[in-house]
Amino acid sequence: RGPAPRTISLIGAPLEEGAGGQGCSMGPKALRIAGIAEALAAIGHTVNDLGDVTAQYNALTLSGRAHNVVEVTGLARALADAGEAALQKGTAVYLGGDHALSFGSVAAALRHAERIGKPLHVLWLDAHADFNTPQTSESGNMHGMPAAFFCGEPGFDGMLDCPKLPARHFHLVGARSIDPAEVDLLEARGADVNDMAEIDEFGIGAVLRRILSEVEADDALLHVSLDVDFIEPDLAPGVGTTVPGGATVREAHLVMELINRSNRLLSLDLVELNPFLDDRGKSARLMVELAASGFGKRIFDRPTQPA
Ligand code: HAR
Ligand code: MN
Ligand code: MN
Ligand code: MN
Repeated sequence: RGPAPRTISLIGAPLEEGAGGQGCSMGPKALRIAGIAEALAAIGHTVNDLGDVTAQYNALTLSGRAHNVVEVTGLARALADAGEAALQKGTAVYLGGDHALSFGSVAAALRHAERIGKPLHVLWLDAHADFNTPQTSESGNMHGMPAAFFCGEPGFDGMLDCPKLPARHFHLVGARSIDPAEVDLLEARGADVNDMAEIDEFGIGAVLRRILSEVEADDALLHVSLDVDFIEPDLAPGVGTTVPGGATVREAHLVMELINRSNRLLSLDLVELNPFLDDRGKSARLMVELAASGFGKRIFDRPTQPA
């Protein structure tokens, strides 16, 4: 017996202009080579790979620091439209691409949730909060900004239109590198920040069960954004922004298994994979395994590896 079959659309988002270095544009290809479509189909789901989105670019400037806002906006708009269409048919999995793609993927989830009259919650599995604005960002890298955008912070005028997420529906898990301005903003807005110390103290299962019970109590949909750097760097080296002290393979699997059991998953981002920095596809394969757990692959479905 497997999970209820879903129709899953894979949407490639080869964005790297939101990150500080190059390489994430190769992420979608690496996730495909690592077998994302096959892994989800093997669980019993119908998987449609829609290919990579094509961006169209229009002039735009923001005040403050926001590098490559034209490239990020072009990709995000195309992704929001492709995602919105995919969500009418079922579930979307976004193959990243740096984390700025979530300007578009979360916009799609917010538009869809509004259309069907349900609230949305967002689970952000990340070492970082990605809650900077062009005014607060030290780096100017837009992969550090999507959560501020979709929670309605000012400074993103003209990028793309979507309903806003109440900050208390933004659940950050795994954080261990938050900028001072982000700390203030997250606190002021009432975001749900769960850092690694809380995971160590209470266990990641307890943290996730509390979050998922809030989603359940709201009868809400859930968008999950999985950043490679959520995981301990030795286990997932294929990312440009490593921070020691991340989630273990078991913790990350448990998160995804609990998400599957909640039966609330609307869409999933797989972001920040940088194949140029990876170790023989290790991080790409782990991301595929974690996605499979999120869609009902059970822990006893794994093969024993020969020595
Ligand atoms: N907070 C830093 C900044 O804004 C680092 C952000 C890094 N973001 C990602 N995604 N890699 O989590 O520049
Ligand atoms: Mn991130
Ligand atoms: Mn990160
Ligand atoms: Mn609520």
